Amino acid sequence: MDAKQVLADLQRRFPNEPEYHQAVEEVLGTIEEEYNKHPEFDKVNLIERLCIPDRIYQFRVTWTDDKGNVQTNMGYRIQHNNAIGPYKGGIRFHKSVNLGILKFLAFEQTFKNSLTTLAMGGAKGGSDFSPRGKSSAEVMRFCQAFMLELYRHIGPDCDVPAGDIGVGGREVGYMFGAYKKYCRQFQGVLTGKGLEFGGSLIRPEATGYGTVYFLRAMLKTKGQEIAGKKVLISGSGNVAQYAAEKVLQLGGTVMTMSDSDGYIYDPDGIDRAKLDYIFDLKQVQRGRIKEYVEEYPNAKYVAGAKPWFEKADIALPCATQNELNEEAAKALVANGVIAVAEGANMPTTPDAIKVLQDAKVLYSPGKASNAGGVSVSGLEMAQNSQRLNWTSEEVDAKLLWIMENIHDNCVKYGTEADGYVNYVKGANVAGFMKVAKAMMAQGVF
Ligand code: NDP
Ligand code: 2IT
Repeated sequence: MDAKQVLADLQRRFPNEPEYHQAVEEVLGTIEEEYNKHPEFDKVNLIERLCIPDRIYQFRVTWTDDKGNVQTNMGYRIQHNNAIGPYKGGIRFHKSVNLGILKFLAFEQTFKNSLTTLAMGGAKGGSDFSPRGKSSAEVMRFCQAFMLELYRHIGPDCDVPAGDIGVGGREVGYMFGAYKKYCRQFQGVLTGKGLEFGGSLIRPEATGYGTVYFLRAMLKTKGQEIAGKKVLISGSGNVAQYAAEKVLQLGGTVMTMSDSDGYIYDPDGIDRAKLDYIFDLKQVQRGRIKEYVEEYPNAKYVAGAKPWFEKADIALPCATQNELNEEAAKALVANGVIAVAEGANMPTTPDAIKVLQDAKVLYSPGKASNAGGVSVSGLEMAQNSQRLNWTSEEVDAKLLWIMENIHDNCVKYGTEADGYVNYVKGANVAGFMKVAKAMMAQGVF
């Protein structure tokens, strides 16, 4: 494989999809050496077949708002690769959603799911619909309209969606209800469901908890621990909230949280009671993070900025892609940050990754450190197949085992001559090899 040529071809054939190109470039740059050890891969053009999604569904979603206006949005599902299991990946509802963003997410998901040890292929879907500012009735009508197209393309052994940005328990519930109505089947077709209808304990917590389990494993390689460390977290959604909870449980101090409008910094730390306030603010009131400073005036709110320039020991980007750039990475390094673990997907830009790696900061890509969410989704699928529910202790223990196993694989495939662990390389090579071997065994399609 000539990684540069493969990328140039993809850029030519699929222009205007910069996030997709970015994700592919990062993977190809780290697996090229391993790939080239296997001439049998290139004989069957494995790399192009792995980079280009198996199929893409694209549709118009029409719904009626509370005022009676008829609205349209775009809906998508990218079924990227099902070599190791049914297509699996979240659904994102956000105004920024487009084909290129979902293609990057589906591509990343394929490697992430491979790392989990569970039988799941890669997929992603979503819409440019934004639940922000919409009533629950509007969100429900949108979800029903979205599922009216999507239901024919998914199924418990075919493609199992879940949540992502803008899609939480409420949206999964409405989509599940619609699927059940259209298909007349009660099936484990979505994960992240409510506990009353097939959801798994620990699924809401899983991505955030898993990120912090991974962080703990990284710190351990340096004889360090989370206790006593100051942590910057971006985002204030599902992943950020439960990452913060686990940091607190392990004795760390959370200094910041954010949303797309700005961030809050609490010099006294966001303790348990304050985090409970944020849970209520975001999950029940559906408010904005700036309201925190009205409740806790000792804290500051900085509009239109990211939290990376505050002083701390650890950074956990848990909001969105490309939210931590080169300038921010330089500030983190200058402030003595020892670890950056991604809770979000591709939050760190390529330039910023280079800054962190050159400075030998412990840095984990989302496909490794945020794999806890999809892992517990896989465990939810297993429970649905068994028609059984496992205890939170059982699920949490499996989640911990999976995260530590992913960490071990990154160390195995990513340790460089000087002992520094390149977690990007480790995750990409380990994730890639399993999918590649499965594709080789299954013939040319
Ligand atoms: P939520 O919708 O619950 O929260 C998203 C958070 O990120 C909100 O605080 C939101 O602020 C902020 N955000 C979203 N878009 C932007 C943006 N363009 N710029 C700045 N801030 C933004 O989503 P999740 O917590 O579920 O997802 C967060 C990240 O984690 C995403 O990258 C997602 O792909 C990834 N992820 C999620 C998993 C899951 O299980 N949910 C699993 C693995 C990864 P605002 O309210 O202003 O939009
Ligand atoms: O990016 C992700 O891994 C997710 N949004 C979760 C996917 C899933 O199927 O649980």
